[in-house]
Amino acid sequence: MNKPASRCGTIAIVGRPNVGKSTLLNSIIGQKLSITSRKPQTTWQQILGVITVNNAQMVFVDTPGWQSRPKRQINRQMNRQISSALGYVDAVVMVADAREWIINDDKVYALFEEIPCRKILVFNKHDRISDKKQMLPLIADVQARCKFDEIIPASALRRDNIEVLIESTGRELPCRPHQFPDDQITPHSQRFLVSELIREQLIRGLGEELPYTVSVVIEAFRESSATIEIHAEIWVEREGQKGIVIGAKGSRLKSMASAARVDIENLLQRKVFLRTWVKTKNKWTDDLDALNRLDLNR
Ligand SMILES: Nc1nc2c(ncn2[C@@H]2O[C@H](COP(=O)(O)OP(=O)(O)OP(=O)(O)O)[C@@H](O)[C@H]2O)c(=O)[nH]1
Ligand SMILES: [Mg+2]
Repeated sequence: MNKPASRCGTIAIVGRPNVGKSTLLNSIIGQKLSITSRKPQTTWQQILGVITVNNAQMVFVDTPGWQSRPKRQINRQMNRQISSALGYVDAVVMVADAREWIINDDKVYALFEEIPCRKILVFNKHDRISDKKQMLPLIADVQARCKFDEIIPASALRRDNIEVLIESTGRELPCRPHQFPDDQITPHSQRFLVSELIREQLIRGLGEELPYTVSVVIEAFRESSATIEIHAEIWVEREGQKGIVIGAKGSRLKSMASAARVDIENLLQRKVFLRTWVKTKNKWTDDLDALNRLDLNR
């Protein structure tokens, strides 16, 4: 039998914060690639995940949650990441919460309404609804107001309907050579993925205190055949926040770093030595130069 024609396309995953976009990307790729947490604004920049099925390559772009009133430079940059992802798409997967459609979902839809491409809506977290029939009026209402090619109720967390979504997304991709080798799942560097895994533990470990003002820069990444030594700088905005990150006698930082090290070892499949420092960078979330150093424009 002849091999199917080579097809390839880019698919943006968009939605308001915390609806499960990154969890969905990880479910599609079948591996933890994009960091997730129960707090909004976890994803700060575009995260690319690639799958190749039946000679069709799908390049999914996870994006930050769209914010209606971005206050600081960092939040404005997050919204710009969404617009720039939508600038070169072959399809859009919008993610919304299966339990409710709110005004900000309309605003997210308006961002791509005019783009001539396949549009799919994922009503995520449908595992939270015991009687699935309850969703029918909501689906009918959204169908009447928005032009989606398909609406798919799904659970990214439980991998419900993910194969249906992949099949639907790949259906109309253009005939084009593949952008990446067929076995590659992401173009991001190991350094970047490591910085994200550390940031994930900071977001999770810092409670409600200051997850959005803490970032991570990898200062050293030294590989030998059996081990990798990683030095990470953790940025906070004010001197007083250092103590919160470090905790009593260093206990909080130690436990967050140790959880991150386990994830990094899983990713790199090697023994990892991780050293961390906390540094104060005055108001870095509102400072374009500092944000550029973090490569948020990538
Ligand atoms: N019950 C349930 N929870 C989910 C599902 N998908 C994601 N979640 C949870 O929802 C929370 C947010 O998930 P994320 O994937 O980080 O959401 P996001 O849309 O990427 O968030 P931002 O990057 O902050 O915009 C996490 O606690 C996830 O575990 C799902 O299908 N069912
Ligand atoms: Mg996310």
